[in-house]
Amino acid sequence: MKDLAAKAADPAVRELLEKARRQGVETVWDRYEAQLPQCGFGELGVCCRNCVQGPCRISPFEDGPQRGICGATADTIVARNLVRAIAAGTAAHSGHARHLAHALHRWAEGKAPDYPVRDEQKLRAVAARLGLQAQGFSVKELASRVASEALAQFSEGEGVLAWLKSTLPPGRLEALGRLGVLPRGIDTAISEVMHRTHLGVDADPVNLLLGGISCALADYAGCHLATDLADILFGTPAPVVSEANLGVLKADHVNIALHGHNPLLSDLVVRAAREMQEEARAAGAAGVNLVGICCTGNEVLMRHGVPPLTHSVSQELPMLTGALDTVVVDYQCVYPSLAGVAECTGTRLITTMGMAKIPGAAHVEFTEEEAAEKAREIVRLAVEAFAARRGRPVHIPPHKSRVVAGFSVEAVVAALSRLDAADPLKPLLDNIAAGNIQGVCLFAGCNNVKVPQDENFLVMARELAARDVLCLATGCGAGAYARHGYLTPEATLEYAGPGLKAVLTAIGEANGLGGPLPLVLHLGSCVDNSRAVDLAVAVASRLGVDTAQLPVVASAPEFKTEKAVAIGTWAVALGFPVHLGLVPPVLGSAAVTEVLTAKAREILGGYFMVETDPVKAAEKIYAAIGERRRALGLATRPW
Ligand code: NFS
Ligand code: SF4
Repeated sequence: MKDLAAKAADPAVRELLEKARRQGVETVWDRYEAQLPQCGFGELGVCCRNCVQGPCRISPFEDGPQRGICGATADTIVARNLVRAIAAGTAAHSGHARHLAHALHRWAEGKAPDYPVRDEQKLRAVAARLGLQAQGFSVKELASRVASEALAQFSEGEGVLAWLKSTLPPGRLEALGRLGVLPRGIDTAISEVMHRTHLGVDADPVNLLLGGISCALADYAGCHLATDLADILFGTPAPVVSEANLGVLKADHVNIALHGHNPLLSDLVVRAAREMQEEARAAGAAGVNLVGICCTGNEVLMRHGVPPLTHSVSQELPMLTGALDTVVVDYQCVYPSLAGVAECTGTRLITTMGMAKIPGAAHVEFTEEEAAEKAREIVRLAVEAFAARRGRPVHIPPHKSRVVAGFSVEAVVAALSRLDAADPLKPLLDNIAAGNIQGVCLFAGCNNVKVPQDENFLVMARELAARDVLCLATGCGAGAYARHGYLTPEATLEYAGPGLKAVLTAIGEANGLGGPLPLVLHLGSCVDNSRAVDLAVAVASRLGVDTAQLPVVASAPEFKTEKAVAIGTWAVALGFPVHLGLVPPVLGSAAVTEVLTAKAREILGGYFMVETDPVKAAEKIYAAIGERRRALGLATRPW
């Protein structure tokens, strides 16, 4: 068991990991071990494959090669690799956003009937924020204008991107403008990074990093766009109660896991499944049971209360229960290894996007025009798989936790307005000023096979909450808290410090919950990190300070993807300290490391801090919060 503890903090995951071992099913942890020792050049970021004269690698020792064949130094190579990662992350987030914009646009044109505006209020709010005249326009006309505006963000335009201009404080925009890092278009920014990192273009590490920051700001615009459009199309989340972890599977139901990212697919499967309970019963099942994996799981949890099953590194394991009939995926963070596990367990793996196929999986091509029909086809395939699994043994680990999720900014403001209807942010600000809330930490990002799954998230939230730091979470981080019972009022009573407990209780009671809000507030998927920015910007504007002065920190304690690199970088550009729980591949360049940790602070206010030990990381975050409190003239308490 000891070695299992080194792999995952979640008992349900450990249980299935043991089962995988007994059955000889290979998992991500086995493949990680097979990769060890991993390449030291790669870890330092000093390997370059940007042309076919290479691969080149820079020696960390003085007597080895200090330049690539073209003459690129370690500084150039490390910076180029990092900004390429930012571009890839930006392409993923903004591809997701563009997909939503197309669906809204096609609905307005009458071509995608399954994507009506479900939240007219949000549509009008977004239009107003963008400065679009809304009065006198029908919902369709307005949807068309917002979608066109959204699509216009992608190509090169004049002036500041509408989604940056309308969501960031003017002072911050000015500062970013002076640095020359405001992107001119999302796709433009991505393609410019690819251009400048090609052999023989940008060799200046600082200039490269500025290009990376510009692209990361385009990523922020894409994330915010994705959140706005998903709310318009599927509804703005409001508090919802559900359950999380492998125990949410039901042996007698058709179990369908929704995995990937875009609610365009998952939201329609949720609707189809509701209509098709009868078909499931006709096949001998008690009904259809939908569960979520990764961020699309977050989307359908936030809007429909669909229970999250598991996240990120443990995504292969649920099939080993024998109860999972179908895993339907769209794109991003979906391990291709799922196909092999599905073959062992008889689970049906269904890919749905033309650009994201997996050998061995069934493919149902999802189109916006026939979305509802495709969703029904997927549920039908799952019902068939259920019929085929009957008689096979099922073992569902009995672990599950209650979850309270659904904290959009709108929901947070609504909850706060029960304390002060005229000025909803006031109770929050007063409590920050009084020290009942010392500051805010946003936990974001993935799990990573190199860290015992969830461990860093759990330790850090406990350490910080005990010291009255308000914890927010998104992405697989929020999933970790969901599976371990941290999204509950009980966790608040158990772990929150006295000040935080009093504040969360006052808000909870004013909202008729009869107890506190959850210890960690679940803001949504990774693109929904934009919700955290909206909250921070609202607080900063209300206080008349810059975002870089707020006692607000972000942490990605177990990050993995290029998307996470993009998010971390824009959080720094927006003035926030960002903690990373793994060492990013930049240490091969002292200059790049210096820019990310120290120089960035001078020019942006935000900076990266790396700490792999979760207790020490919490201490550093608390210190960063304290430093900002003192600068605002607010009292602090020692660690
Ligand atoms: Ni974010 Fe969410 Fe999870 Fe990481 Fe992947 S699902 S988009 S990238 S692994 S948190
Ligand atoms: Fe080597 Fe330069 Fe080519 Fe990179 S771009 S592989 S450093 S020659």
